[in-house]
Amino acid sequence: MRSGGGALAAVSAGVYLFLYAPILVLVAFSFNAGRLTAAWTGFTLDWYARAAQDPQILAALRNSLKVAVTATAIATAVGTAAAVAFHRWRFRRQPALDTLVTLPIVVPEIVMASSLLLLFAALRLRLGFLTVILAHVGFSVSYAVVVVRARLAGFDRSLEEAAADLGATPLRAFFRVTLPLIAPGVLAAALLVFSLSIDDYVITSFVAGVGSTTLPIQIYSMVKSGVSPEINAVSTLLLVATSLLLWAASRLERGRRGWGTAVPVGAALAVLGAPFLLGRGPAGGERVLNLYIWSAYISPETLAKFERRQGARVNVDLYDSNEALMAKVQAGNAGYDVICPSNYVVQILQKQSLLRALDHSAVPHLPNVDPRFLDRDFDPGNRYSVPYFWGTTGIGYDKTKTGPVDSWGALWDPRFRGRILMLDDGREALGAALKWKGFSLNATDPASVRAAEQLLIVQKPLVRTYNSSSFEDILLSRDVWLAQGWNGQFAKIMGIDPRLDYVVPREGSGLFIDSLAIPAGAPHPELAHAFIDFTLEADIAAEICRTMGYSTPNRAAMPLLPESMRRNPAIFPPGDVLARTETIQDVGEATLLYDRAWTEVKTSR
Ligand code: N2P
Repeated sequence: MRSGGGALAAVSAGVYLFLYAPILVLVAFSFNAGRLTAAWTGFTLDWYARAAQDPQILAALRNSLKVAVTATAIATAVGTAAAVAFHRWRFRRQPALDTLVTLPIVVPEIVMASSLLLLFAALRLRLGFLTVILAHVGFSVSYAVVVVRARLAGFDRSLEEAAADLGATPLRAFFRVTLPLIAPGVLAAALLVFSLSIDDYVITSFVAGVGSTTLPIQIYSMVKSGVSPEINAVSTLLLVATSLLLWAASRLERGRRGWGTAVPVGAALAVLGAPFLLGRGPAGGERVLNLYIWSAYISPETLAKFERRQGARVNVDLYDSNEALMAKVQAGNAGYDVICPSNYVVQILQKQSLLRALDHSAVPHLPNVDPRFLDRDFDPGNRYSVPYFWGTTGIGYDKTKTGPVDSWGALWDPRFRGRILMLDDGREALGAALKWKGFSLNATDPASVRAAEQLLIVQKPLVRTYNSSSFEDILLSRDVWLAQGWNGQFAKIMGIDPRLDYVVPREGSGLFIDSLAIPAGAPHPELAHAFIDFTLEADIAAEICRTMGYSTPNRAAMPLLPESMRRNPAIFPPGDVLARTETIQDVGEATLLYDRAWTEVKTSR
């Protein structure tokens, strides 16, 4: 027996290590002085201090707490009532009811998320605090029922009956006898609901609108613009707070009250309550602009300029595919004031009456735009959109590792196995394969789309990762040597590292014009116009181009750009390169072909 014990202990230690290693790394690196997660460079509390000063993080934490506290109160009350009812009466079809109550626990989160979104859209509810709270109550109430019922299992009903015999009304008997006895179970349920709510991502990301960004959503959007150790610090705090709450919940469930339970709850509340003391809450009556834009498309400095000038606040949410943008806008009522769809998406949204016609008198700087980018087929007369950036899709690569690259074929070269990155974007990835084989980016015949799908499936073992937000950082860190991506982000890193280069493959590629537009239901159309016009001012357009690296369509901004940028072919490609580009178009019915093909690629092994 003894000899087996050692092996058993080793195995269990291994299992625990496997479970906790990622968390330990996260916690450790939240104290790392260096910015990179790659190496330990010394101890610091800096990231905690920064997180405590970051207004976006603090606002998100406040939102999370508001949602969690409200959802907890509602779900616990409803859950307790249901548990008591189940305990007291046997209903007809009790087993079926039992299953129905516990089902939401096992329903896949993503299913719940999309059904809630559909429901809210059908009810025409504006996405925001209300929808997030309703959703959280929806997914957590079952847990509350289960936990309270477990406590009730050991409850002696004769006590209630005795109270009734002594003349107590049912309500009085409940509050004076039942509730005190099951209180530990109710509290445990509340703590569980709270911790479920505070870290939910999937469902919240579907049903949140602007201004109701919770902490997990904020963290994820920060990860998209490059992992900062600040996030590790916030995650560590969140981890500590939820663990304390869960620990307290399990003590309560075992009927242990007293300091041992009160102290962890108090500590958790102190951690979570800090953001209300730090930093300001949103000032009432403040003007707000809700911006939904591509990642890496605008810098906080530029936004701060607009905020100062208008005495307004800008909320920014980021996306990295047109599909994500369309999903949000089509679901309706997300509350955005300005969005940045690509050419063909302007057309799609306009056809669905999801865009608001622009008031050109409120966009006096429109003539700053180069006429080449005005009055295009996707929006004749620029009735709905104003060009913001344009650019090309191509390959960024380390020429010292790959040698010269001029064909899409390089992304299928087995010599680069594991060193290739593709955009996590169906139209773009399939587009690379289509172009390589001489088809149009907008091919609508099933055979070509099918062929592109097959090529991507064959390519998959060579691909290190699919990424549309930080592909340039992944190339810069040399996790990959070749990356499909958009020119601006590559142009930026080429300025840092001369071994990197960018090419629009000789077989041709995509050209995009991303424009600012106002969704039909935008709550602040006036400020939205002001923002669009702001981006058209020559010096602002130049600043946006300088800081982000994408190509400005603003003619008046050109002389304000440094010579090195104006002459950079990665940013402003020469005529022969442009001649081999093509814009992605709405392919109508064939969209389904592309969606299916892309799903096949992403799910194949
Ligand atoms: C910015 C992506 C460029 C958008 N991250 C391509 N339409």
